[in-house]
Amino acid sequence: MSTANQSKAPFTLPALPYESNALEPHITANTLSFHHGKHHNAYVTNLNKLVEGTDLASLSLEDIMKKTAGVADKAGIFNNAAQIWNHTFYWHSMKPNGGGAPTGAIAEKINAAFGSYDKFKEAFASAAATQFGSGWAWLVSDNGTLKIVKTGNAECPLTTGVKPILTIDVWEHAYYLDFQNRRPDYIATFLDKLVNWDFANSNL
Ligand code: MN3
Repeated sequence: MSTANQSKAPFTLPALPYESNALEPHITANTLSFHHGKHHNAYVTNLNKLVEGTDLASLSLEDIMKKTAGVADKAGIFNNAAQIWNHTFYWHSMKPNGGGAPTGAIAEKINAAFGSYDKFKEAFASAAATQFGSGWAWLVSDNGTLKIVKTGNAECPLTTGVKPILTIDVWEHAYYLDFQNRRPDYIATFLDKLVNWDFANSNL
């Protein structure tokens, strides 16, 4: 995964792994101009300000996340750091002409963990649809076994010791311009038209 300069502050906004109109008509350039250009960028700007002059300024993005997760007086730092990481991971979880059933090692692991691709789809869509308010749904590997988890706000499974494989952003800013309040339609489109199984395979 392209992580741009995420080895220590000042961090930079990673470029999208495709043109901003490459996911149309499903996710428009208009959505990506706000979601990547404004939201993702703001997390980068905020984090750089928050860590400047502190002992966190020399740490990598992942180390900042691990060090501040669950620490009450570092919540602002954690939220911005994790949102940088989560969004970069989300851009790579999609590709033009993606979606549909997986191939390769991930296909076998999905069948082993969920019984079938259709069962996986149902469970992933349900997790994404039922995350109350803002957050994320994830496919993760827990010691080699695939699981689906959902997280609220900026929370990232990386800090709980499991390995993220794929994610979908279910904050309203991810889908509202294209799907308004129809989160289930956005989730179905993500699975049928956008999900990047090459990226998932590379994360196993
Ligand atoms: Mn987002």
